[in-house]
Amino acid sequence: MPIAMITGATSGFGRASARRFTAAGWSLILTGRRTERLEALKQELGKQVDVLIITLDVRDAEAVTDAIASLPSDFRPLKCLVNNAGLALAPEPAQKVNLKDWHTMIDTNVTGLVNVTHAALPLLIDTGVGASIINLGSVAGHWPYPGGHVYGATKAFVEQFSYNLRCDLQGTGVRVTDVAPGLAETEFTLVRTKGDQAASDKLYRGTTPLQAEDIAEQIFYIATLPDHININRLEIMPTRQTWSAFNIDRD
Ligand code: NDP
Ligand code: 8X3
Repeated sequence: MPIAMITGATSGFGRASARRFTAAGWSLILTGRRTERLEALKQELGKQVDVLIITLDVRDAEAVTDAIASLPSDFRPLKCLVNNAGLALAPEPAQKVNLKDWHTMIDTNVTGLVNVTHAALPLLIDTGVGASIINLGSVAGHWPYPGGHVYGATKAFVEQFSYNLRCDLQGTGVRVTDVAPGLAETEFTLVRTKGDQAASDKLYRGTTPLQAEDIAEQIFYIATLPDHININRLEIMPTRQTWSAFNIDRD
């Protein structure tokens, strides 16, 4: 059975992707910081497929390298890496944010993603034709909005890193995609607002946001496309979300 590694599998897109790949019989390496959630997922999915859980903070380069270097031999022929672990913090304007929050976003969304990619690349290249790296970018990496500051910039990094990776991986058969969702109802806003459930509920109320399963379906689709197809970037918004006009500062 093909093997997928999903970072940030304890919630949202990552957990829904774990369930989607399970439904198709894939073996899974699931990572995240919350061990109890990983154990619950292993309990749920391990009845159907082989599941290896690893408690891992993607910011810790040494731990990431060690975890991937010590994968059991039956989990080493990696077919798909879903670089999903990530977060937004500090929804307020740039001039009001705590510098620590900016660092946390960069450390997770940029450094964490490259840590995992660097460690997993040899396994994906060994698999070669048909392997894929699916990076979770965002509409925020492409379209500016107030309060997007460093979060959007980290996702712009994800987009460009994905394209650049493609260049270097030419000839290996390994594909790279930047998946860029818009408004999606997960724990994302709860994390962004540091636990403000009312703010999270308010953002999603009265509209029809994407659900984690919608994105999981797209991730699975990309991972199972014929070997000769590479989707470079897939931007997905809910039908009820579009862009807005430029803001003009007037006298
Ligand atoms: P969730 O908050 O529901 O899930 C985020 C996941 O990332 C969790 O499993 C969390 O696991 C993991 N994670 C966060 N920090 C770390 C870390 N340092 N080390 C390891 N794992 C970590 O959010 P989503 O599912 O919505 O987000 C998934 C990805 O999609 C993110 O990269 C996000 O930026 C992106 N995205 C989200 C959108 C949305 O509107 N929801 C839209 C566009 C992109 P744990 O806490 O257990 O470590
Ligand atoms: C998450 C989507 O619009 O909050 O990446 O930036 S958005």
